[in-house]
Amino acid sequence: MDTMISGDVVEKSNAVGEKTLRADYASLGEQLDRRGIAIDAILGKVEAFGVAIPSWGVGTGGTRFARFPGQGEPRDVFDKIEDCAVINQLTRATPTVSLHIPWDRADPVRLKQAAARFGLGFDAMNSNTFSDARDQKHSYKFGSLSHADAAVRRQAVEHNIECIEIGRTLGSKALTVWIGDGSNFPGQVNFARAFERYLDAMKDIYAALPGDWRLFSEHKMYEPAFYSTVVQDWGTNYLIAKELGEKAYCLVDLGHHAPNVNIEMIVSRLIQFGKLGGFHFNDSKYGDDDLDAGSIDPYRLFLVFNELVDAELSGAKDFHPAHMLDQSHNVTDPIESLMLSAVEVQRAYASALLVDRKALAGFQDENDALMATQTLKAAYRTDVEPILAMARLNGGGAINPVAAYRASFYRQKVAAERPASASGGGGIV
Ligand code: LRH
Ligand code: MN
Ligand code: MN
Repeated sequence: MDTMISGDVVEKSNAVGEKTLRADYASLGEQLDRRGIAIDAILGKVEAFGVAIPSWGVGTGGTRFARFPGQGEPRDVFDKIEDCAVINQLTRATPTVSLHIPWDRADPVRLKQAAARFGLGFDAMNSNTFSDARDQKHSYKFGSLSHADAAVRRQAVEHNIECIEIGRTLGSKALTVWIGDGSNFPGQVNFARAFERYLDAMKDIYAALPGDWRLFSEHKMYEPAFYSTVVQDWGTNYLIAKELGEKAYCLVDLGHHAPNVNIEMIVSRLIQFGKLGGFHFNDSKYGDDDLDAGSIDPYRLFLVFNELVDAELSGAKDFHPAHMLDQSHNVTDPIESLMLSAVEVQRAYASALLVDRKALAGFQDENDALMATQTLKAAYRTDVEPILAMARLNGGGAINPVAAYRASFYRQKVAAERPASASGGGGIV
């Protein structure tokens, strides 16, 4: 299998930290042993855990107001795949890529080969009917799947069906639909009629879904529509999944909720009713900030994973959520941000695996709020870094991914081949 960074660079970087890591791992192992937890079992689960990289994340997305291109940004989807290969080589946590059409439109056979070269697969396909593609017949300015004009809806449905077709060749097994449809003024649209039209259009997309595929609908409270949004929250999202059928699930993008919303409880509800499809992980302070996962509120990320682990251990039905990142980078090297975000997601998972669930259930039954919450904190406070680093080392990755990446001078090397003026691809949404 090909790698973008020479194995020597990774080995040299690992030589610096391996001895300390083994000592730290042994010491954490003893500590966990005293708590009745086998460290190797946690390690095994972490090694098997993966989170997909969004193709649009490896370019410098910027913000709504400006984009300051970085050095050596990917020129096209093939460069994006190479950057994704770097992320997976060093973290061993990101075995798949999530593509966005039309941003990543290319010959699917070539795409598949390009990814296979690095042992990468494809996660959910993403359609785009929230902006107009060049040469498209009808504009999405006033909506897509919920548009008042049947011809626009048809065009949007066909685009989604084309995404499924591309994904079929790639070996993808899911389509994620996020629409920007909504309104900017009271009275602009009839809420019920718009939702009805959306549901009808989604039924057409659902009908084109292969038997082993899943359809994810992604809700978002507002933006680009600022007065009302057709798929605005998890309640509407649940109605959609329920209405469409058993292959339809809800996708939760952490940044798509109002500040202070209890996202972990939404996750629990969707799990309980068998409709949690997957995630777009990122972090935010104000809105859909698309900041690096775990950079603002790592405890919330842990609490989300606490629900996921609870479901995993209790064997919840229809529970196999897709894990994806969805971030935009403005001031950091996207590869570095995405590597650290993948590790943050893994960290939340590993920490949640340490929760003493028996003790927690006991405290809950006794209404011992203080001890119940301390049980979660005890897991959260445990530094699981040695487990994460050991998983990387065992998989041939880097103990310290950022250090190895910087030592490889990858960015400087690709900058020589990729002109600075090229678009980073991806949007600002
Ligand atoms: C919308 C969104 C959705 C898009 C992506 C680019 O805000 O989260 O997932 O596909 O951004
Ligand atoms: Mn998203
Ligand atoms: Mn978003």
